[in-house]
Amino acid sequence: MGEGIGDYTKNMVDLRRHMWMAGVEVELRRLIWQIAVVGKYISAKIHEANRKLAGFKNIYGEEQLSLDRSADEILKNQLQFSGFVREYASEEQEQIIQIGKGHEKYIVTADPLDGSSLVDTNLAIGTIIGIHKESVFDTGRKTMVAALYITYGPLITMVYSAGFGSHEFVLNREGEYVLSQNNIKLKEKGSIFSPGGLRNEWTPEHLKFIEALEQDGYKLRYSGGFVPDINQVLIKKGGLFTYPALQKAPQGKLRLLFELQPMAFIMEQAGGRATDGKEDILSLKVQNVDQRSPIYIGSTTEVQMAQQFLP
Ligand code: FDP
Repeated sequence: MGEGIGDYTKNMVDLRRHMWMAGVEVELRRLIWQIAVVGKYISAKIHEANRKLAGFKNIYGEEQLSLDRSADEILKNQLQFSGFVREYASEEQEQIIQIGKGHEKYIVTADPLDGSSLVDTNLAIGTIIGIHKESVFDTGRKTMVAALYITYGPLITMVYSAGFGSHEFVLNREGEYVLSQNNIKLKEKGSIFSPGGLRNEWTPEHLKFIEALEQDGYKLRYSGGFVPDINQVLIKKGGLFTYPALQKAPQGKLRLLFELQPMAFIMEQAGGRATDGKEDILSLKVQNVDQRSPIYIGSTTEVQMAQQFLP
């Protein structure tokens, strides 16, 4: 006898059920769920782009927005009517924009589509979200209440943390985000490393650190997409991602507010660490939305080791 839908869903923990069981407060869990739904629309846009690559034309001859701009529009429009968001800060917008009536609880930061330059290579890309209660212009430690990211790869997965651990969900055929890993915990030490930036632009100290990892037998795993590269460290439960200070760019490349804070929040909740080489990413004060920082993120051993090499 085949399984009925009741049997199929009986033991399934979907995102809403998980957040309810974890005790995430009602407005926050509705907001996280709405953002996860936006991920489905963004993924539909990515598929449209794939159709274009396959030679399909836009029959209406409409002006098409770039994928990152479309993702930003979709996200902003959805959040505008959520009832929970007063301000929206996006990597695609020059300034923080007010989208609520002013009394709503949350500020949302977004990198709506990170790594969009990888779409035509068929590598994974992602959406990164931070959720803050107070103004974002302080340390993440003080302002952040949750973070999530969505990976668009062969599977669409979502990892969220609302301060009760980090959890992974897979989008199933029925359109539900189903729990695949509850309370992910990193090992003390991993075996992979993912180093951003050009080797000949690294500082001598950073180069020595990477050489030490290589000598220690760490395997190189770098796709050039921040979301899948971080996701790999998290899901393999150890290792290191770094985008360091470069000789010509002492603050590195990646943005503190949109990219680093959310990933640091999720990684710390999984028992890992994230620093700029000295200080915790979540202890850095955001001074402006475009602020960048070097990052060393992953399991404790590798992050501490980096600290010993850096000046
Ligand atoms: P991209 O410029 O291709 O959009 O934040 C942007 C980002 O990609 C990250 O996804 C990625 O980790 C990093 O930049 C890659 O930079 P490098 O090309 O310098 O390695």
